[in-house]
Amino acid sequence: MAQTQSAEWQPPAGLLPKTFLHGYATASYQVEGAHDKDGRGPSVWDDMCRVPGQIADGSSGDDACNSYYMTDVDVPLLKSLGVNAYRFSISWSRLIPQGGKDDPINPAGIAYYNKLIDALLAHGITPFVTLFHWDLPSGLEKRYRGWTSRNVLDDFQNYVRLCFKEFGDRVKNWITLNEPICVVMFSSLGLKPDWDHEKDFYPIAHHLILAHAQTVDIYRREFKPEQKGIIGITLNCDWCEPIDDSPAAKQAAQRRMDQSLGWVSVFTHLGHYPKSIEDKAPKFTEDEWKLIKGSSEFFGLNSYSTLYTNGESDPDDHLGGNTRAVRKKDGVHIGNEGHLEWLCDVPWGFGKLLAYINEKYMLPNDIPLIVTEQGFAVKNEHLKPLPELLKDTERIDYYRGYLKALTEAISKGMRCDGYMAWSFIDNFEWKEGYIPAFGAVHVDRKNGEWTRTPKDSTKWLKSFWDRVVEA
Ligand code: PNW
Repeated sequence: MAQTQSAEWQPPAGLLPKTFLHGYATASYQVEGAHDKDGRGPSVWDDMCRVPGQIADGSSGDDACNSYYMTDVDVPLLKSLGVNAYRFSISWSRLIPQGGKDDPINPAGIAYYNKLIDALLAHGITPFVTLFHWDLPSGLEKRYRGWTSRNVLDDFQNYVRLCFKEFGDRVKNWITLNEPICVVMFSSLGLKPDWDHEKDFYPIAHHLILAHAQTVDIYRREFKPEQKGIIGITLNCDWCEPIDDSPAAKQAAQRRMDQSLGWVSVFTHLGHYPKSIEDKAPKFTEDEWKLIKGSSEFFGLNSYSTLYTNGESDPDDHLGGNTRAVRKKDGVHIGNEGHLEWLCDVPWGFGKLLAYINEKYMLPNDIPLIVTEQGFAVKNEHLKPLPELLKDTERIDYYRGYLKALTEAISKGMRCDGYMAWSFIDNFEWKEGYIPAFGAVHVDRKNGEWTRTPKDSTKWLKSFWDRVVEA
């Protein structure tokens, strides 16, 4: 087993420079709570959680991890875990409760993020800020069906300008959108009775890409000369391994890679579509292409798993939804299974993905990789008593294998400037509610105090970075 072999592995001491950013990630709706406090407006996820049957455990992000009120606990805790960076996202409807460009701004929302940013900096932690991690203001969904409408572009421009203006003096690392492909997919879930999958998919993808490109353009022209930060997009991709040697399985795996990276990164980094989706993709004007190409200053990657891909699905499926499996036909399992059906511990798959991304997207564009999310929800961790779940050896095995793959790729010359583990704390895992636990820190949601208790993996990660990053 890969796990046993890598258990004896010693990470290379001093491989990475002091400037390498390492830490944990979260997202506003998943951790903040305080959903109706201090003037915050509702987001589409508040609405989603109110539709019966949408969230596995019937929960919501109403209180989430109470992070809105716990900056004074969380930031010193992060410091004690040895990080030098923290990735979080800004809630659009906390800053502009109704979302639109002519709608009022909420000063309490600005004050909250100022407090968080200042506390991080005071503890020597670099803020890494996502502008959009899925929580679109409900107001905009009601007004014009959100991302399906081109109107969203003006409202997004107004929102990001506000963020750069208010926070850009101290925030030097920006992510425009988190996993745009998931925004497209989640937009299709339950929320909208009038959703037409085939019809709405392409406009949503189109507007997300334009929103990203326009945001980068605004930053570069209006803010970057003075603020001197970097800006990019985060994409999710899990490696797709063909289930056998058949041409159909190989094509299906390639098609799925193109669907997950191609929709956005090919736009962003290369300026053209992958062949397999060329005919169906929305068309941009010449001027739009100019904005889109080269509009990411790093390759932000969220990657968790690897599954086998077979060729039994419809090649025209616009979601790349060919069937995936955790076992080959001979019954051999791909890797230790986590709590979600798509989540397996497959370090060799991550290694293959790194080589693929490096060659295809990073090298031609001379941009570094930043791993913006990676992590593991241990199966049934939520059912274990606290002392037992804190001994999260499966999560440690996972990080050991994946970080071994990463350091090997770096030793072979791949440029990587940062790594954020998902997640800092157990949090609201969208449609799955609070059942899967991705946190390196446990959160007690029952005692009324949201008490944080670090799991053993935090110690492993700390000693890993202590060794690998130059003192
Ligand atoms: C990411 N999939 O989403 C998100 O950025 C996080 O907010 C989330 O909590 C984390 O991964 C863990 O799931 C994904 O079905 C959600 O393959 C689903 C998938 C991938 C990523």
